Amino acid sequence: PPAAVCLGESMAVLIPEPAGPLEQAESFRHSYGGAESNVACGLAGLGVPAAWVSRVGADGFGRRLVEQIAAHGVDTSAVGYDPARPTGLYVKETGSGADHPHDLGAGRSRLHYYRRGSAAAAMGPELLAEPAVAALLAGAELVHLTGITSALSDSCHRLVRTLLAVPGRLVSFDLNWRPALWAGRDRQALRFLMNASDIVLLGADEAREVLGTDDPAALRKLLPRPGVLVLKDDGHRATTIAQDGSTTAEPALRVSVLEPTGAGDAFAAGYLAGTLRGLPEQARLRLGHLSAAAALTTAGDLAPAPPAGLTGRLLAADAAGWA
Ligand code: KDG
Repeated sequence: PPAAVCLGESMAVLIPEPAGPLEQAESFRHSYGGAESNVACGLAGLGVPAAWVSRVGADGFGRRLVEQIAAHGVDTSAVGYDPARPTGLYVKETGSGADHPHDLGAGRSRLHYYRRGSAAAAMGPELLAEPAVAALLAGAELVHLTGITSALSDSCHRLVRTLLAVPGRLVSFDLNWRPALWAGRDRQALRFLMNASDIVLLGADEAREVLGTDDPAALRKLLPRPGVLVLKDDGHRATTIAQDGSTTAEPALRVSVLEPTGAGDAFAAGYLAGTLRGLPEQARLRLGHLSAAAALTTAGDLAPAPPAGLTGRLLAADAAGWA
């Protein structure tokens, strides 16, 4: 059975062409995306058997995205098709650097969501009783969740809380702060969810926005329960903060960013693959950085994993560090 189960919404993605402000788009390329399925694809690419659990509409967007995620080697046997609700959708606007008042700037992107009332937003705790879902969860070593799911609907929030209440397996939780989804909802719920998880991944910018600090000791006071906090430091470094407050830091790779979407998910996949393999903390962080660097330098959200032998040599190399 898959060692890791990732649960959350994935969507059809429309990518305007050419890049630049939406008002100048001529056509849209059809792709797919979703934080949790990105992590499942990343894990599968690194050789960790992974499943993705969700619901999509019984429509062409849903069928196509499930097929594409499965093509990464991810188990999609527990994904359900809802005949009454559509597959969620987002438009990924990317900056071109052109001289236009609404251009986002080269290397920057923004997601425009069309996902309210989607098939995935209607998921709730009853999903866990579905035989295909229950079978995957029973055999999993790790369940991966993100802060996105709780923002989708009250039933999704209850689903996440119910999953977190089941003892006996490792739960990783990526904060994945999406302010556009939290408007009108209580962001304090996220602190409760993080405190019910074993591994929490969060960016320093997200920590400041949601918890009011990115100071490791202060974060530990607010989040005493997880075994590890993995703090990603504005792109330069990641630091693991253990329960006793001790830290392990590892520098990121300095790359020139082609497109940032999916880099956080790639980092999570690398870190979690390292965790499931029992690698030392430093190597878990390094594997996260290697995966993120691959995603940052790839136009799509997902980058192919480097061959296993190469990954091994990169994990063993000395870190030059940041000046
Ligand atoms: O992390 C990348 C995700 O943001 C993207 O795939 C879309 O899941 C998504 C979301 O809800 O933002």
